Amino acid sequence: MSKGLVVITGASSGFGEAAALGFAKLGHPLFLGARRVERLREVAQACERAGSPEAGVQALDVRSKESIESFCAEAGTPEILLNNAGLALGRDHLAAMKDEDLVGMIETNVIGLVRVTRALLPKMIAARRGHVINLGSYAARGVYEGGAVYAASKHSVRVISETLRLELSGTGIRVTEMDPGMAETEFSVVRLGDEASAKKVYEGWQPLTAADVAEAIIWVATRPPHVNISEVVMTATAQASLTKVHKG
Ligand code: NDP
Ligand code: 8X3
Repeated sequence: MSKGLVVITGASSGFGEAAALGFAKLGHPLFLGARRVERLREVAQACERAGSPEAGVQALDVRSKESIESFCAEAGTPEILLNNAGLALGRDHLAAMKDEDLVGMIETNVIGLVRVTRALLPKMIAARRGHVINLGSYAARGVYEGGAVYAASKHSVRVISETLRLELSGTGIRVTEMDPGMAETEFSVVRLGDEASAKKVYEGWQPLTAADVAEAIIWVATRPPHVNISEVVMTATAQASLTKVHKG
């Protein structure tokens, strides 16, 4: 049986890139979006070498309504929609938080995810099959100092995922929320602004990798159609809570 289309937002690095490669190895066609189109093209070429019959790319900025509309119009009907594009900006306490960080996280992690889902769901509902996989975070399940808005955005993703599961009941569409703990991707470079500060986050212990998370994404997507894995919480063995990581 031919494999269905996998649409991935934020496929230019990290979990999105690793999941694209994982789905490619299973023979899925792909449609990949992110702002860095050159990086996306390299990922798409690697995916086609790995077994994807077709890996399409289109520039996507989930902070732009027009960009989402154009991306989703080109995307076809996803069998799997991986809402992965997201970021944290800064570690400032709320009292000192920059407005651009506040707006950037909410627009990317919440409004962008809702708009992409809203644009693609009608086609999935008409097809009466599909799987929405949302990247939440371990931060959807707690709080930490310097993480108020990031955690709030990921708590929102969790609420959105739970609501979608209710609203899509009877359509055959599955909804999964992935909640990984700390993983070494470009996440901390984006959050902290430079490689050296990002490196320090993962010094002295073994965090999750993008491949670890992608493997879990592929596992939830490959359960039989009558099985929905609602939530996956996974952390590095060394991470016991949002604020406790064992080093050494
Ligand atoms: P990366 O920084 O490696 O990847 C983030 C991806 O999101 C990139 O492809 C980036 O592409 C894309 N992206 C960011 N902003 C936009 C935008 N405005 N429009 C389109 N794409 C965008 O980080 P991760 O792979 O770690 O993060 C993926 C998801 O997982 C995020 O939602 C993150 O919050 C979540 N997460 C991360 C954890 C971690 O510790 N790493 C743990 C738990 C959850 P580009 O810059 O090219 O647009
Ligand atoms: C990223 C995990 O702990 O840095 O979603 O918030 S954490």
